[in-house]
Amino acid sequence: MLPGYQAWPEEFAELYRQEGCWEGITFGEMLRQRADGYGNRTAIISGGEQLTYAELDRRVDQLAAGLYAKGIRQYDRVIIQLPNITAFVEVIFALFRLGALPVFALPLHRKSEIEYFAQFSEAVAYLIPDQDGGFDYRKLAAEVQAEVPSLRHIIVAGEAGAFTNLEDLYIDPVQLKDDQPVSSDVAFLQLSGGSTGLSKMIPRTHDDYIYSLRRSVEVCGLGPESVYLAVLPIAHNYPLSSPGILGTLYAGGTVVLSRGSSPDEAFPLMKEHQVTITALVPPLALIWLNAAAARGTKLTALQVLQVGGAKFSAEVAGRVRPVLGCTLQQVFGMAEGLVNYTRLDDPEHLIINTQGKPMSPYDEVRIVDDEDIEVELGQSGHLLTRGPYTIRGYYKAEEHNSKSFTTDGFYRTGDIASLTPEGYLVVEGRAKDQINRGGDKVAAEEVENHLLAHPGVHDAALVSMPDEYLGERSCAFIVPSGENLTAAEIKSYLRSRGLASYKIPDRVEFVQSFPKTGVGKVSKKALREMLTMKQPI
Ligand code: AMP
Ligand code: DBH
Repeated sequence: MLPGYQAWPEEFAELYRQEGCWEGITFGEMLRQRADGYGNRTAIISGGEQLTYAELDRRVDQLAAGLYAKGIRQYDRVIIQLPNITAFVEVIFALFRLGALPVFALPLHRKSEIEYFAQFSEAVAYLIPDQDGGFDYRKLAAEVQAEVPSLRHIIVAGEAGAFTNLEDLYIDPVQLKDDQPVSSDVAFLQLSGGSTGLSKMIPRTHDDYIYSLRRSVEVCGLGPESVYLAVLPIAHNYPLSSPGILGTLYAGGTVVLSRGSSPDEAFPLMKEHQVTITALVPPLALIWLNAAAARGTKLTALQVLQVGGAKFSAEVAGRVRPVLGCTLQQVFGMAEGLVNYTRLDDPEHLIINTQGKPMSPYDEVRIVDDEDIEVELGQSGHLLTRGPYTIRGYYKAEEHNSKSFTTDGFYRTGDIASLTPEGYLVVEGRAKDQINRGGDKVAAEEVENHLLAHPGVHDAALVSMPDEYLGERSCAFIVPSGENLTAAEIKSYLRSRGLASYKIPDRVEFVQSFPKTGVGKVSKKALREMLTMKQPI
């Protein structure tokens, strides 16, 4: 078993197996089964390329052989930072077959994040595109490799230069002699948005994740005729699995990969491939609605528009059916596990005003007060959850786990929510120290630590500010230690430290001191209030 992995207690594992949640198959086996059942159907469309299930299965075997020849073995960690291209899917299934573990970095992550992922997970390989969105990932990889001795291989999709070219790793399949992964093994490490410092790593098993795919497919009504368009970065848990690209492959449907998320890119793809379902974050949904309304676009094949990752305002939610003519599905999920969906046949008031209900009857949710006592129905409180696809602990994070999980194994989501009489969740706010920038999660402490490293910064606090478009943006309050520090300098300093662009504060304010709470802690509430006051700070 993977060291540092906290499995479910045996009595729960037994229950989830007995109840048929955990099917006992691995991702490698799942793809083989689909190739047997749907061999000639189209699995993936990306740019001008199309692959059937049989072709995908074959290419995955070839790549697994090539990665094996490179020395990649069971439990090895491999950082994947690829855009929405076919290679992403081939690479992760090849690693699944070897029992090696993808670590899912986002395309916007930079040196600060990647170096930490590589170091913390002791990754042996790092997969990148040559360039994407005007950024050269090979340069980043060289910098990271210089700092992380475990990183033996840099594998490039595209012009590899001195690194390994991914294309060269598709070789004749071999019969692997090593131990094969089993369904209870950890399949990959997903990343949390984080709240205390750096992102935590989330170990997901074949059993639990494949169950989350199966339930997602059932709830979202996917089948072999479904066509899922991925516009969000597929490394993210939501387009990966809710039902996302993996759920679509589970269902035998077709995945269409889009490099961009703008209406100009997505709408023509949707028409050409008769896309039936896609997933957006709220700011994108607003852009799409405005574009479709202005252009009179009809996306006739589209049956379901999913919106999640951040709170979707009821006002915009109410426009989805009138403008696009399809069903809205709100999705409230987390890479740690629990996923809530509004159901396709729910009454409109639930679809518009709630974030859905848990997808599994075995999901347990509790809404509690600060003392972990359950509140009355309808009251808001801390959301705790436990179930067949919610982790029992982060990877290698024993100390943190004792805070993030109750002694009886409930995950403290950090969300403040209430339950409707129908059992649907409404997200009311957040207790965790995080900014949700239109679905991109920013851990305040991580950014504060970077700010504190600047010699001109005496103290720093990152808080959210309401934003019409993104829902929230970030504002850094800084107590300078000297004079002449500017907002521009702070931002460029953070960029120079290799921080992902969405974590750079949208606004920087300098203050003499921070307001304090009764117990002498920085009052972020008071700082947030300062931002909404009319007079200048
Ligand atoms: P992560 O743990 O990084 O995967 O992020 C999951 C978090 O995103 C949740 O705990 C929520 O705070 C937030 N989130 C996801 N979906 C929604 C939604 N539909 N409404 C409000 N918040 C959401
Ligand atoms: O925000 C998320 O992490 C998220 C949102 C919707 C998620 O992980 C998911 C669905 O599975």
